[in-house]
Amino acid sequence: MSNAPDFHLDDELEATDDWDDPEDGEEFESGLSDSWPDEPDPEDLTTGELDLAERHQLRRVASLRTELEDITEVEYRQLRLERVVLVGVWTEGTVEDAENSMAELALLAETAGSEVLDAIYQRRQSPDPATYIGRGKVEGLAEIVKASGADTVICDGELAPSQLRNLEDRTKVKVVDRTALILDIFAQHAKSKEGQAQVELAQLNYMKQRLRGWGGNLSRQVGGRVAGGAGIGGRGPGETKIETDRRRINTKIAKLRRELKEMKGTRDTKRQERRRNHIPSVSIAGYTNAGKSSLLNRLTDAGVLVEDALFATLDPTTRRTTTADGRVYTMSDTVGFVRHLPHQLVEAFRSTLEEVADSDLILHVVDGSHPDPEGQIAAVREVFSEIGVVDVPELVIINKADAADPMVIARLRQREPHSVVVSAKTGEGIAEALKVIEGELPRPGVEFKALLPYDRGDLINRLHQHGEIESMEHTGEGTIVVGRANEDLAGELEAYAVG
Ligand SMILES: Nc1nc2c(ncn2[C@@H]2O[C@H](COP(=O)(O)OP(=O)(O)OP(=O)(O)O)[C@@H](O)[C@H]2O)c(=O)[nH]1
Ligand SMILES: [Mg+2]
Repeated sequence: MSNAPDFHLDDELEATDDWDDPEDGEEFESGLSDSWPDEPDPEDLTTGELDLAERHQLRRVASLRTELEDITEVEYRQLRLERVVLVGVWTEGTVEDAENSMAELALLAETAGSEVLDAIYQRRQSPDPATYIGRGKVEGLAEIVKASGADTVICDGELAPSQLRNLEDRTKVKVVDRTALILDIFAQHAKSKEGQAQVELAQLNYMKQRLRGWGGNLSRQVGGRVAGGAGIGGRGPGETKIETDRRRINTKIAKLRRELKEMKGTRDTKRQERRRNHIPSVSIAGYTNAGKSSLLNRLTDAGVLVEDALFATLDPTTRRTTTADGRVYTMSDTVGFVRHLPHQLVEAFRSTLEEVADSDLILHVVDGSHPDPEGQIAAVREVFSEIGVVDVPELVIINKADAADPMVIARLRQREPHSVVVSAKTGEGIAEALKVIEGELPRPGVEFKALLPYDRGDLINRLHQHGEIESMEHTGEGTIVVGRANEDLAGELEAYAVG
């Protein structure tokens, strides 16, 4: 289990098997919730107690029967999607668009570790509210599932719990949606503590929304419990199981948010330091698998992971690098985007994504060899606007020139005149790209002319790194330097200013 580092769901399930199986066939018995220990305010607990509380919290969620158990499995285990059938509903666009979308779903499924046996899609005005695909098509799907020996169906959208449930009832296999699939890939790929916490937060939010969907169903309320001051916050009568679960999930979400805030604090400090030193920052952003990490490696020898897989990179990497004339700047690679990036992920990764919004230049990498590069550009810009990217200069980097159709490249160049064409693989176009990037970096604001004595070599070094030197002339008294510097540095130079 690569996701949910703090949880051991399988253990929990085993431990709770006995009381998790009501023999009378009732899905929920009224006494069930009484087997849950009341918990004190999490703020008052020691670490060990917190861990324990967390386990209980999870056990509570995990032990739910009916839909929630399915959701829990989707959330906290690797999907173990072995042999899958893909299902899509296409409401607008061309057949080609529909097939691209299914091809992407297939790549996502493979990235999650499954084998795609079949893919079907249906053109409809809108998805069926009960069964996603048309009710009449469900039998056909069930037959395909049976004939192919699939164990899972993946739907190309975000489905309501009832839609998943209905499809599961009819196909007799597990049904998951695209959002759960993407969350699962993220969970498998998250390595840093921050990345793992972000993914977990997204998963809990996904789960919470599903709880809300069942909230109105009275049959799922736990009857007979009049807590009267007992339990978290001393809730009164009328409390439903759903509400208890939501509360527990909320507690966990609050804890994760607190942790993430702390981690963000560390990153903010680093960022402020860069700001203080006026070090320009360049963000590499773009559709997943476009070649962002490859480009960072090409441009800075960063040595970051490159993989022909979706969402290979989750944790941002920042590298310090220099322009041809020695100015220091940073370049960062970050998580890739995808069409309909689940909003739970956008929300959870907001602090990571904010760095893109906060940079001085965005390199928007697009895979020129992809069947629909324009669609990818549009999807990426949608995420840009969602994370508040405004007024950041954007340079489009058309990548994979070695593999792309020259006609497509010409078409892209025309649509995106502010672009460069490169191949991170062969190195083609990289030198030109660097020149354009360097030209777009913000320039230090203050012009100066100074006579620096020979014992102020330190200032000249700093000018090389953080300023722009137009000319240098060595004289008997020192070096006459003309150029531009940021305000702090220019302030220090003032003592040596010459007309
Ligand atoms: N032919 C070709 N393949 C490339 C080029 N650049 C990258 N690739 C391949 O494209 C795949 C994805 O590259 P990455 O650099 O991991 O892409 P990414 O944008 O960082 O992807 P994620 O982190 O998964 O979002 C890898 O198999 C690379 O080898 C290129 O210029 N030409
Ligand atoms: Mg990457």
